[in-house]
Amino acid sequence: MMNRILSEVDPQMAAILEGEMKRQQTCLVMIPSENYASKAVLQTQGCIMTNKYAEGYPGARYYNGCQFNDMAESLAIERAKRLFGAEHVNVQPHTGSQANMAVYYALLNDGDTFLAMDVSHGGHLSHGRKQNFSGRYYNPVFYGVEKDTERIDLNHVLDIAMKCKPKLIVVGASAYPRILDFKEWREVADKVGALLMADVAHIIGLIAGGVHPDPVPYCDVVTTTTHKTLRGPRGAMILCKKEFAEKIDKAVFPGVQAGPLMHVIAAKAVALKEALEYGFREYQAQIVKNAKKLAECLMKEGFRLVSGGTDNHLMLVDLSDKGVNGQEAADLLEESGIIVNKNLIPYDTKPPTQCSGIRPGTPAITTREMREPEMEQIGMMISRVLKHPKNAKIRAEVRQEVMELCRNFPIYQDIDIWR
Ligand code: DSN
Repeated sequence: MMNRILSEVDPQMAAILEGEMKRQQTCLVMIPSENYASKAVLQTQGCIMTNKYAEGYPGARYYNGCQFNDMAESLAIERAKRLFGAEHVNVQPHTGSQANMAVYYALLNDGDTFLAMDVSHGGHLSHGRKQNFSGRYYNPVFYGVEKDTERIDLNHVLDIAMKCKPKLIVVGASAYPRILDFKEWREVADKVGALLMADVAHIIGLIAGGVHPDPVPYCDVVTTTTHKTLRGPRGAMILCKKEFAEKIDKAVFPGVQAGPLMHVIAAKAVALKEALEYGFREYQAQIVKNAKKLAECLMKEGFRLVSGGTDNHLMLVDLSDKGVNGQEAADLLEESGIIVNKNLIPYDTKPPTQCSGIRPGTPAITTREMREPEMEQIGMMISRVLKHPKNAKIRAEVRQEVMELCRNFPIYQDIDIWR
């Protein structure tokens, strides 16, 4: 029983995975928080460390037999410190939300005020949304983008901070296409005596690649996921100043998590090694160049982009004048093999189930080595589909074009780890 392969044990699940593989190979993955992890990362994430309990930290575990787990976790920590120049790193958070939860648990008391970006302007659920733990146990106050510029105005953030006197300021977003200057955020935090946390889940790869300002020197704590632009396994990490190290570690374990996912931590170490290698910086720079080219093409085609463009890996396309809402647009594009997500735009008048926008991004298609000419082609395909929402023939034609593009930029050709 122990040696049978998946297709023998569970042909039904093997077929599902085959289907998902085909989908990832034959579609344009343009959700900006998604990517293709490498074969080495996938191998490690599927490894035997899934069998091991290792509560605690390297050298101080609650279980015996952890020598190789200690080595794997220490390697991940050491590589993350080297890549980001961080004083302390915790690689155990299972997800970005749990990383954020651990930071609040470490730095705030119940009912404390923190200041963060409104989710309807591009923030994240775990930044104080009322349905989330962060909105229930603490007192979140929100900033957003200005109506005219659709950018964050730090003077406005300072005004709000002066009034609400937050214990913690959270800077970071899931749908903000512009640069965040963490040095300026530090100045705001210092003026009101607040701690500063950056949630850079989306832009961590860009930071590692030197194409986005670095939060590490300026923030007390930095949280991130590992599977987006960093291109690692699904998970998260916390980087912090030495003075918060003990509090953060205790908040992750035993505060909000118990057994760490050692197979995922091992895969984080592998992804961090890849990020330290030659080529990663170029990859990140190309993500940004591709996003700029795609944005330029969509604007030339008459689409309004929130804030007039992008500085990073994603853009928000406002469809208010196009006769389709975000959900309809995402569905039409999916029929053509272009996968995006609907997204609220700032000051949206539609509910989150519909949204007025979509949020295309370039990390995954850049992993496939697509470049500026392909971005122009993709921009034109998006435009054709969305300008003719009633025309199924156009969607079918674009589907064929997408298939051909995917054939020319293949991915996961030699991966058959479950067969
Ligand atoms: N769900 C992620 C995103 O798509 O941005 C954030 O957690």
